[in-house]
Amino acid sequence: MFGIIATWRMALEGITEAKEMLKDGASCGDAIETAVRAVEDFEFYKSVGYGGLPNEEMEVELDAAFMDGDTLDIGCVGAIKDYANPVSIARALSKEPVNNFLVGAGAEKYAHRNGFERKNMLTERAKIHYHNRVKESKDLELKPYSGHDTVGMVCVDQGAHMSAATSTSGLFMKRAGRVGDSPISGSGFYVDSEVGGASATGLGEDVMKGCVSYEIVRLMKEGKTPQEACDIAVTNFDKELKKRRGKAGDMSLIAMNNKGEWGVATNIQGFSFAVATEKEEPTVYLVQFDE
Ligand code: SD4
Repeated sequence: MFGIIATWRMALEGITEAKEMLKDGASCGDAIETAVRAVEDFEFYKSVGYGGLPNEEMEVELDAAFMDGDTLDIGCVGAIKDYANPVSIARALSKEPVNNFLVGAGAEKYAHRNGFERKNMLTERAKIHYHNRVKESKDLELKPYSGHDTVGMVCVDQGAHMSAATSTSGLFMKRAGRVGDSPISGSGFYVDSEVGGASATGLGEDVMKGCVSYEIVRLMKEGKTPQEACDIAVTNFDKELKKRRGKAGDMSLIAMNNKGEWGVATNIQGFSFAVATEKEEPTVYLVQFDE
């Protein structure tokens, strides 16, 4: 049973392409990379790849990751500038024996040496958002943009191999050099082909406190279904944060196991996600937080 699940409506076109590839026998790695690249390349998505919103210095810094669920190999980039497809750079890094997580100038040097496409990722539209935001908040403290979306995906292919990947421009108006949860193993993503995988979107600073993606995979390993694992991990951690800190940041998680069964949980109102499996046509769902 093959399948792919992804955060947010914006992933629909990508997972539709991935489903066709999986049907034709493609590997989960190729399918997921294609699906994430489709989101990165679409300039009207304001939070991933080209057209992503910039940091407070008006520079687009991107985070991305790729994980191979068979070998547990991980490749990640943080705060990389001026390269078109961070997910592909992350995937290349996952094949290196060491130096699997590179940030900033080091990541850019690696991308350059390995022939990745250089591109100015700041669009005119993103500049307008930036200037409007600066105007709006003149004297106010800039806060992270609340509607910000990361693409995170988990995929299983016909051979029951699994992969996970993420890509994001992080929080709008983040500080230069800030890296979120998306390229952090166990936080923004995790996958183990013997069990399943998970990926997160939301306030990275909080997702990282709970290693929520790993927690979901751990619960699935204990025998929970993807839905049970998502419910337990997200509800528990949301409660834990509220108990200790009085509040919890946005957190939405998707998961799929190696049989193509999937689950999702959120602590926000209106989290959309996209799924396609051998049996299900590519579909977008919307879930609400159920307190
Ligand atoms: C981050 N988790 O950089 C990302 C942002 C995100 O929905 O997913 N927003 O913290």
